Parts: sequence; structure tokens; C-alpha cells
Amino acid sequence: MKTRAAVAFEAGKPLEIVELDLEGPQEGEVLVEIMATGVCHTDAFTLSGDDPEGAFPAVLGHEGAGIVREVGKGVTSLEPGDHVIPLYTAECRQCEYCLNPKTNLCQKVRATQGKGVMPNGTSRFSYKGEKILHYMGTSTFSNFTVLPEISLAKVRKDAPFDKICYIGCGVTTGIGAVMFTAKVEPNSTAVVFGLGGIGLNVLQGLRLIGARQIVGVDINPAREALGKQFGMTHFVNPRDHDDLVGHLVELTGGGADYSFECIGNVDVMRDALECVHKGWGESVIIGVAPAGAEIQTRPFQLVTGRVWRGSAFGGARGRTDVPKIVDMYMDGRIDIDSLITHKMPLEDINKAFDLMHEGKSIRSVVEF
Ligand code: NAD
Ligand code: AHE
Ligand code: ZN
Ligand code: ZN
Repeated sequence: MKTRAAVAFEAGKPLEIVELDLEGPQEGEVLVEIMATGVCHTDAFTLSGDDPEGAFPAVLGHEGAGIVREVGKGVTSLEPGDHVIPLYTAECRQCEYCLNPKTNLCQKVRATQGKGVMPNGTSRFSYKGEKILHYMGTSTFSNFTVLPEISLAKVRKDAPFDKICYIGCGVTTGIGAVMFTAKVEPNSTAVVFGLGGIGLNVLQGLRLIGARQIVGVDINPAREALGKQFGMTHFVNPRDHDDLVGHLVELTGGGADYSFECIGNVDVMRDALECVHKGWGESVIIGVAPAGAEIQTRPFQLVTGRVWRGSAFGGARGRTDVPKIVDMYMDGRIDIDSLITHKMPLEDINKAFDLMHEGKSIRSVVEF
């Protein structure tokens, strides 16, 4: 079949809207009509050429929602008409990772996914006879896309696609980092670095679990008002402080119980670790740093009880947890609407990248 898609032909170049050829689903695969997709900072990161796994030409996009249109042989958990959210972290429920409660990083399709192909090693997309790669196992910047069955969460049919697509990455990453990765206790104190599409969801996750002090840190002063709307109790602009870590330690009464880095800046990651409390503070890295970047701190920071950890997709197991997060939204327990600042048709998708780089959007959603 044919599908309209935004293709990244080369790193650093705008996406091009073209009509691709798409092969139908093979064994264990599902054809999905994408109804809406968010544009995440990670799409921009890969497009920039900074992603060691970035390969071109490819159909980017990993924050979508849509409808199952066809299932391949052997697919048992989904049928045409089901509403789904694509998962860049699959959940096969059988591999040694899925069977270990300490991780959400199912590895069943991870190796082929990282190479931009389906589990059998081939791509379903092509353009003028040339292969076009998949991305993160999802490729939601295409009106139709093919995914493994284990990379789809089935969700309720009354949830709006243009909002729940954001649960495919940003919402789950932020809320999940609080609930599943850090398992933050009520009455805790926390510092969140970077109040964009991810950090604002960390804020609302902290509010939801009942944190008593929620400090937000951002160089963009426009983020203060939105942060407060999402539960932030104190705002700090790093540009106002020569000793940012010292200021945060003082503000939190000796260091925060938890911190979250939602930027992808290795210098900020160090500050995030060093502003948590001696003896028990935990710092969670969410931001994705460019190829070659490395984190640094004095080992004494860890010797004296601080913990450094990372979180992918908020530690969520997609097929199990994503439908529950959709329910949280539908029950009014989390706010997604205020974070979707821009909407556009696929033809204007490059504007979404511009708005993000200019700091003018939180989330842009493309509707097909
Ligand atoms: P974003 O661009 O919407 O937000 C980043 C925010 O950081 C902005 O508000 C910006 O003003 C602020 N910022 C930039 N430099 C700063 C600094 N030095 N100090 C303080 N604030 C600063 O991006 P996003 O969509 O929220 O994504 C954030 C990061 O999370 C990216 O690196 C993205 O790739 C990553 N990410 C990771 C996961 C995961 O599973 N680990 C999932 C989604 C996104
Ligand atoms: N490919 C990059 C790393 C990119 C990365 O860290 N991806 C996050 C999701 S970001 C979503 O916006 C993730 O889940 N990583 C775990 C995984 O298995 O990919 C690199 O540096 O090679
Ligand atoms: Zn993302
Ligand atoms: Zn698995």
C-alpha cells in the first residue's frame, strides 16, 4: 500500500513529506493507522546526527496513537479496530528482562529495532524502490506503519488520539520516572532540571504522589508559570546563581531526596547528583546526551550515599502500564491538554522542530 510520511533523508536536513510504499504485516506484526503523533526532543536529537544509533533515510517518530487495520499471522492479542499506542520499549512478557522485576527493558526486538529494521531484519518502507528505515520500532511520522505485536499497547476507545499520543513517550517517561523508577515516597523533596515536555510531567508525577517540596530549574523564565501549574513549589533560574548546587542544597534543607535531569546535558547531570542529600539522595538521569558525552563526579559523592540511576520510558512496562496511564488521564488525575501547545498537519511537521528549538512549544502534535 501507499502511505504519506515525513522522511528524514539525511541528518541535519528538514523532513520531506513523500508517499512511501509500505508492505503489509508479516508473522507477529500489525499494521496501524497513526491518527496523531507528538514530536519529542529525541526525534530532534536523532535528526541532528548526534544519536549513535541514528541511521538514514528513516521515518522518525515514536509518540503516536492509532487504530489497528490488519494483523499478520500468529497475532493473538490485537484485532482490526483496536486502538493502540506504539511502544519503543516492547513488552514480550517472556524474555529474561521481562521476567526480571528490576527492569522494563524488554530485549526481544531491541537489537533489530536499533538497526531500523523489523525483527526479521528487513524494512517494510521503501521509496522509489530504495529501502527506508524504521525508527525506534515505531515510525509514527507515517500515516500507516507496521510494528511487532509486542510493541503495541491496547487502549480504551473513548480516549482522544490527539492527547493520548503523548503517553507514547513524554507523559509516561515523566510520571513513570517518579512512580516506577525512583518510587518517590509521599512527603519527599525533589529538584527537577529542565521543564520541557518531560520535566513538566515529572512535576505532575511528584504532585500526584504527594511530594512536599518540588523545585523546578530552567534557564527559560517562561517555564516558571507552567511549572507552578504542574505542582512546582519553587522555581530556580541557574543564570541567577553563581553556586547553583549550593543554592539548591540550602533551599532543600541539606539536599533533595530526589532529583531528575530532563535535559540531556552532562554538566547538569553532575549538578543534579550533587544537589541530592548526603546519605540517601537519589538522582535519576532521563535526558539523552549526544554521542561521546560522558558524566563526571567525585566518587566520594557516591561513597557518601548518593545514588545515580537512569530511566528509560519511565521504567514503564508498556502493554501493562500504558493503558493504566490512559485511564489516569481519562479520570482527570493527570493533565495532558495544557502541555499540547501546538497542533499541525503532517505537511507542517518541520514547524514542530522549529518551535521546540525556539523554546516556544511544550508539545506539538501532528494530526493525520
Ligand atoms: P524540551 O526541549 O521540551 O525541554 C528541555 C528543557 O530544558 C527546556 O525547557 C530548556 O529550557 C531546559 N534547559 C536547557 N538547558 C538547560 C540548562 N542548562 N539548565 C536548565 N534548563 C535547561 O525536551 P524534552 O522533550 O522535555 O526532553 C528532555 C530530554 O529527555 C531530552 O534529552 C530527550 O531526548 C530526553 N528523553 C528521554 C527519555 C527517556 O526515556 N529517558 C524519554 C523522552 C525524552
Ligand atoms: N540511541 C541513543 C539513546 C537514545 C535513548 O536513550 N533513548 C531512550 C528513549 S528516549 C525517548 O524519547 C531509551 O529508552 N533508551 C533505552 C533503549 O533501549 O533505547 C544512543 O545513545 O545510542
Ligand atoms: Zn520521546
Ligand atoms: Zn521481553
